Amino acid sequence: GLNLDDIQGDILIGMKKMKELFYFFGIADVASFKTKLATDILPLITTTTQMLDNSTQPITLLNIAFSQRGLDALNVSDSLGDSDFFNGQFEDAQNLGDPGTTNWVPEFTGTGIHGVLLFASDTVVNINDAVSSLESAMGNSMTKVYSLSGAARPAPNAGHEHFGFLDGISNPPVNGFTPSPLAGQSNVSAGEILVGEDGDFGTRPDWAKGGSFLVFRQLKQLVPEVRTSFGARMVGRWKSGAPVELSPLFDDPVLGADRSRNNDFTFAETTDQSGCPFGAHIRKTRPRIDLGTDDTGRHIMRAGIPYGPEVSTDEATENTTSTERGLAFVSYQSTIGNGFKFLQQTWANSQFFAHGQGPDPIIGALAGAERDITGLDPTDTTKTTKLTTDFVVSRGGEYFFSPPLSAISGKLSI
Ligand code: N7H
Repeated sequence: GLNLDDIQGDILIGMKKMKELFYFFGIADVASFKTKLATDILPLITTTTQMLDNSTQPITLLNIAFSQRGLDALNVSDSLGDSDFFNGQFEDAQNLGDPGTTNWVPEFTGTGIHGVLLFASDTVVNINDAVSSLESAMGNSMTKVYSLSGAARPAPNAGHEHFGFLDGISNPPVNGFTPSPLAGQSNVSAGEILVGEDGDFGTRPDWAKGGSFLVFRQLKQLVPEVRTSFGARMVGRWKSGAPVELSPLFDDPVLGADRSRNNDFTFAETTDQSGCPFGAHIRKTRPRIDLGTDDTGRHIMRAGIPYGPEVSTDEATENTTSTERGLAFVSYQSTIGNGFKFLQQTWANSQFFAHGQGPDPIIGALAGAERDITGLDPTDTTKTTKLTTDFVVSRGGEYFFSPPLSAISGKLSI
């Protein structure tokens, strides 16, 4: 079975709190960092077991993950068996459809990010306290390179991302972890998410077992620019979460909130685009019956959080973004090329997958080129809509490995 005391808490459950800080660091003094990793960071790392019950969760949750450059800095020479992780995300910008890297946060284009600390809590004050106490414990052994503060949106939009849609509805249930999957879902192998577990076919060092690759992307969202009338058809769900496939013409908040029904569809309910458009975001990223089976081996566990302020009155009036906001996207998978990267490059960006009706209107990216998509207009689903703006703009990110606690106290700190 899975060793839930050894697996970091964000991977299978998600450290869903009101606030989360992504603290990207560089290792400045290797020997001292290694010592403090075991003595000062390890005791604060939140495990999956701790996440299972609110009463065992610390006030501020903490996880840690390393980039390949971080492993290099720590003199860890074992290959983790993932070439995308090895090369880093900057090398992948073109494959991911980003229009170059001029929109990238400068720190993500350099070589200084060795790892990321993920702090999650109910308040910013709690997080700031945890950060300052960790910083003083770490002293000069590490330096802050960049940080991004995430926050759940204010009521009544908590749990909704900045376009307004309920998020976190569909994450794969995992063998040996999820006792009873929701209607419409079936368990995936633990090895799709965790390295070294059943169903992971990579070659990994023993110490990596129970870890997972963490993909981080800072995805800016152009909220006032989105034509809201087609929003639900772009996503494949209404703002409440109700699936367009089951309720094509109007939102149905009761359905959206019903965990026994809001995943219970396969896309076989309609054969044309009168239900869910073929290219809708949730269909592109999890095609269900479009591939004949849901057992596609391309599942990711999503654990992101919105960042940036609410849309201001000025922005709404001008239909133009002036202050950056978006999604601090996090996904976990046992192989980046089967998970995030496959979904982005081979499915979302493709004009052809799965029915030839254009790229994903939310995240599909053609290096900035215009995107032609059918199915968005409910009154004529064969009509082509030309999207001249990307509503989601990549500001870059990095590929990390979230190690098991046993590696934090062992391989990585010795
Ligand atoms: Fe997506 N959105 O608000 O439009 N996503 N996503 N995503 N996404 C999902 O099912 C969104 C992004 C997946 O199993 C929902 O929990 C936004 C990337 C997958 O049915 C909503 C951004 C990738 C699913 C959004 C963004 C994915 C999913 C419905 C960027 C991978 C589950 C809520 C700013 C490459 C599909 C839910 C399933 C769902 C939105 C990014 C993948 C509302 C705004 C980069 C696998």
